[in-house]
Amino acid sequence: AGNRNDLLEKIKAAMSVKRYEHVLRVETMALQLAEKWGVPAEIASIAALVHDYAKERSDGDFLTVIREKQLSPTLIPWGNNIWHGIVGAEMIKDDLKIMHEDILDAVRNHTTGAVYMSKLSQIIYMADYIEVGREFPGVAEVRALAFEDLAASVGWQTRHTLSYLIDKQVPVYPGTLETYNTWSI
Ligand code: DGI
Ligand code: FE
Ligand code: FE
Ligand code: FE
Repeated sequence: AGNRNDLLEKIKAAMSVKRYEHVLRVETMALQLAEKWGVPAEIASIAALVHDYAKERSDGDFLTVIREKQLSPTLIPWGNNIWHGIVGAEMIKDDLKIMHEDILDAVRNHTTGAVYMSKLSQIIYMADYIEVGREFPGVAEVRALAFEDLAASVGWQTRHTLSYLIDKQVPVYPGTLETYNTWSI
């Protein structure tokens, strides 16, 4: 457990100043979305603060956790972008003692989305994408959409992320495709 300041200290110690500032902006956006969509503020706040907790851990650390916790071996080839949420949730449990399953699922889902996403998961997925520091074509449009139709904004992000990945010719995680098929049509 511990209080908010303890949590902030641990998160700050785990990452660069730049990433910490991103995390604080995600929290601000998540709190606004939580108020709009009826999710408890404290839950949204904690999920936002921890969502990138593991992002600066080494590949070796992630591979150790995948092995020791017997997570799916299909995770092994993917790398940091996919690991820091799905495997990072285990590090958040172990290091920060956060056991709230909806918070852990929001962390697991924050990069790729998922077929089933709670309101909280949708909020963290969107807040990470539209926090005030993000700039890309259409960001103002999708920011507004997240406050009008949260599920439609999830679809918007998934569609645009998939296009971006294809354009860059990088491998698409199967979960990203499942999210697209569920939320973007
Ligand atoms: O951690 P952040 O930078 O705040 O954002 P994020 O966790 O949403 O995304 C991290 C990266 O993951 C981003 O550059 C896009 C990438 N990504 C998202 N879906 C996929 C993916 N990369 C691959 N290879 N495949 C995916 O399906
Ligand atoms: Fe992330
Ligand atoms: Fe994201
Ligand atoms: Fe993030």
